[in-house]
Amino acid sequence: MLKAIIFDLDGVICSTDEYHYLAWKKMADALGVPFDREINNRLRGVSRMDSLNIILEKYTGEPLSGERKQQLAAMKNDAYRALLANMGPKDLTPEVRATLDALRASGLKLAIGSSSKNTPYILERIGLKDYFDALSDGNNITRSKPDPEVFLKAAEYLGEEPEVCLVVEDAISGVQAGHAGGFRVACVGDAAKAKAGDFNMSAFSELPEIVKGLR
Ligand code: B16
Ligand code: MG
Repeated sequence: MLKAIIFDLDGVICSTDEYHYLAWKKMADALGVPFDREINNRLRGVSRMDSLNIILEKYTGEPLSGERKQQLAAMKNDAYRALLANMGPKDLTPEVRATLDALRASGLKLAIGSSSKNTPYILERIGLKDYFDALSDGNNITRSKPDPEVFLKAAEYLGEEPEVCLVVEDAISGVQAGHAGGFRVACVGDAAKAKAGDFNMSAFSELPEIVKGLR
């Protein structure tokens, strides 16, 4: 019997893709390393430092120290946070809001399982600050997706076992993380197009119907 749903944040609850792209682009241009939207697509669900290492695959300059890499990641994050400041409740679609409300009203526990260390700030910007029963994010994990840690912690915070939780994801790395943790996974976006999940949705609003079949 299904008791809880654990949502990925970026690409599921809201979209910060363009802001990630613009902020990484700014850093990449400053460093002189090529970066485009195709590379940006590979960064979905991947942690900040792992994302930087993917971007640096194309770097041909002098070797970079660990300290310099931290500086570059901080440069990206400063630019990203400045862009996030533009977000507001308008960035939560009526479809997502209504679906979350319906799921919650049906008695399910709802949690976030995101790689992002900016999760609390993004939730505050879109008006969902105290909405979820638990938050597991980039601040409480040591291993990023496809490792299941972020979802296992979310289930633990909710006091539920993975078998009674459904993970909702948009990135292949996130689907792999869900499956590795023993969760069933419903997908939207890229992961749904690739039919990577146990359920592949064309719209977020299909979720209550999927949930009905699992209760
Ligand atoms: P930050 P998710 C992920 O969030 C993003 O998809 C990914 O592009 C980003 O690199 C990662 O968070 C880390 O974000 O730099 O804010 O800590 O999809 O797991 O909600
Ligand atoms: Mg995502």
